[in-house]
Amino acid sequence: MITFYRNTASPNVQKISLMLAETRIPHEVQSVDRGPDGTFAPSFLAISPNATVPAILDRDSGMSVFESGAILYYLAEKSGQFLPTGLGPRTEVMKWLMFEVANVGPVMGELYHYLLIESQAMTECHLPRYRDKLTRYCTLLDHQLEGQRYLCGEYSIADIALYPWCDILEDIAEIHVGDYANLSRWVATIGARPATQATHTTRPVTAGP
Ligand SMILES: N[C@@H](CCC(=O)N[C@@H](CS)C(=O)NCC(=O)O)C(=O)O
Repeated sequence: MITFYRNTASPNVQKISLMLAETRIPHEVQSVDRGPDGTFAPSFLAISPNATVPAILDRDSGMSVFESGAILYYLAEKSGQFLPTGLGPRTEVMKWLMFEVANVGPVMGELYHYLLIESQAMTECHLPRYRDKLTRYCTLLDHQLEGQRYLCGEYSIADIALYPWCDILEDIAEIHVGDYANLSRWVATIGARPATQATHTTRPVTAGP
């Protein structure tokens, strides 16, 4: 049995919700609040040393995993799903997974934090820089999706990692996904999957100023 530590419905948390829904791995959910009795409690730091969610504890293997990309990898290995075998196909998936954790996630995470959690206006310096980066990422993703349903052919942990952010690009970065034909088709395709439909969304009700 896996314990899935989460808080509110953030995109990083949604990645793991999607993976658990797709793989149907038995799990229980435990909410952890940010603070000394939650994410900074010694018992939680033993599982997630950076005091972040999502995190998991696999009581079967005794392993704990933090960082959403590493959790997706672990669950793919455990379930034998959404990560192909063979060095070539597997490396393709890992490239796009790393692209998410090193680029899209951090940039979108900052925007998400300032606009939605702190409700602060971004400075004239920050917002164009983030939008420029995201525009480049959208162009890359759109190109990668040309002629294929998912990023690496079959549905994979790379798609699962990127979807929650791409689904809210318009809401928090004012980037019109409809301008990218392949990307918008991909967002709609993943959004229609039964596991996605059964999982909470992280689309904000209203964007901050
Ligand atoms: N790179 C991490 C980011 C995780 C992250 O920032 N989680 C947020 C919630 S979505 C959090 O726990 N923030 C609390 C903090 O940074 O103290 C991942 O992909 O798991």
